[in-house]
Amino acid sequence: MTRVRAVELRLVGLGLVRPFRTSFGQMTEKACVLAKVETDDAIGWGECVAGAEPDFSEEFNEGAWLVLRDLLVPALFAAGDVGAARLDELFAFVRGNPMAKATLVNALLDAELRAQGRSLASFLGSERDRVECGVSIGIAPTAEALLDQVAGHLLEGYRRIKLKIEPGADLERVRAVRERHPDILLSVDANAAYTLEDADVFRGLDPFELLMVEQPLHHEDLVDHAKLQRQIRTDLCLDESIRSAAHAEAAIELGSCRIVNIKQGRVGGVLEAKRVHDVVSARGVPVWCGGMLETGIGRATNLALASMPGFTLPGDTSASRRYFHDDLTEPFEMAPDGTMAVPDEPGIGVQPLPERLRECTHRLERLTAG
Ligand code: NPG
Repeated sequence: MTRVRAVELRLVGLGLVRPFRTSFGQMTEKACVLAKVETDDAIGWGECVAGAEPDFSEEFNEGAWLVLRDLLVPALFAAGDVGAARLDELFAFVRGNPMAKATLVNALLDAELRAQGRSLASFLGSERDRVECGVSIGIAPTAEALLDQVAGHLLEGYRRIKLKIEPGADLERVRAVRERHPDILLSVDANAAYTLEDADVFRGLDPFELLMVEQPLHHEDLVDHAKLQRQIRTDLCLDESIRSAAHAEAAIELGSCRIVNIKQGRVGGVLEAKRVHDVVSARGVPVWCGGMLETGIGRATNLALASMPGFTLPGDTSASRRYFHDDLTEPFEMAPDGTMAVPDEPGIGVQPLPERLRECTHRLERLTAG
């Protein structure tokens, strides 16, 4: 337990090496809110995984900024002595908003672990010092362009290729990639772009032996996913629909998926992510670590999570240079064998580079305890 003296909120923006298109839109810049928490003992960093628009979920940067500045940070200051494990309860007066909450949970936990000299990976019960990396490929303008990107990423060593799909850019794209690469671990992610009426598309994907089909249906649905899962052979994986350990349990009970994507930001931070891991793994269901194009701060957090024992499939834990020419931290590099080192220094193990952070900061607000 410690007192939080100050919180700095920052809106940062980093150009992407190439535009990233999903079924809900195109990104050319990564813009996100960062929180630096200063306690009596240490400082800690948290990255909010929301984006500029409320498209992946209802959270978005300007909304998260207000929730943090006007509700969550004041609650943190008012609480006096506080620990990351208590924040769930402390923040319960704000419904939802897991991404905003995760920013402070992760930042305070980072500060606590730095003060103890303990790494996040060790705190989470990590069993590995390297994790397997996959890469997510946005919807390309043509099948040829997609094949080129896939070939490039395979050469770099990525162990799993995930293709974003949407109606009109699905079966034929997958067929083209599968014919060129019969043996790779290949999956698709629809980001909720289909309905149950499109079940034929998913039956059509079965022959391509995909590792999984991720979030084909509505972003909050569990029941229709269970109906779809009964109609296809390929394993469904849920992402958007799982916002807590309780949702994950419900999804597995209902048969809505056979694989779970864990994004710590989507479920309210690394502590809830650990609970999702625990309930899902206890049921023998594999989990893997999703990504939200995080800067080095969020990437370090994800790598620690991905080193937990139940993370048995390669994650969207790509190298920094997959997205950024210059990251906010020292860049995360992937070895040619497709693995990445898990940070082992205290807390998340990395700090933003001061000069780079200044360059990328669009707005900064420092809040201090009474
Ligand atoms: O490697 O960090 C990464 C990105 C992985 O495809 C990825 N993220 O739906 O999982 C997703 C998707 C995403 C992209 C989510 C943009 C939100 C915004």
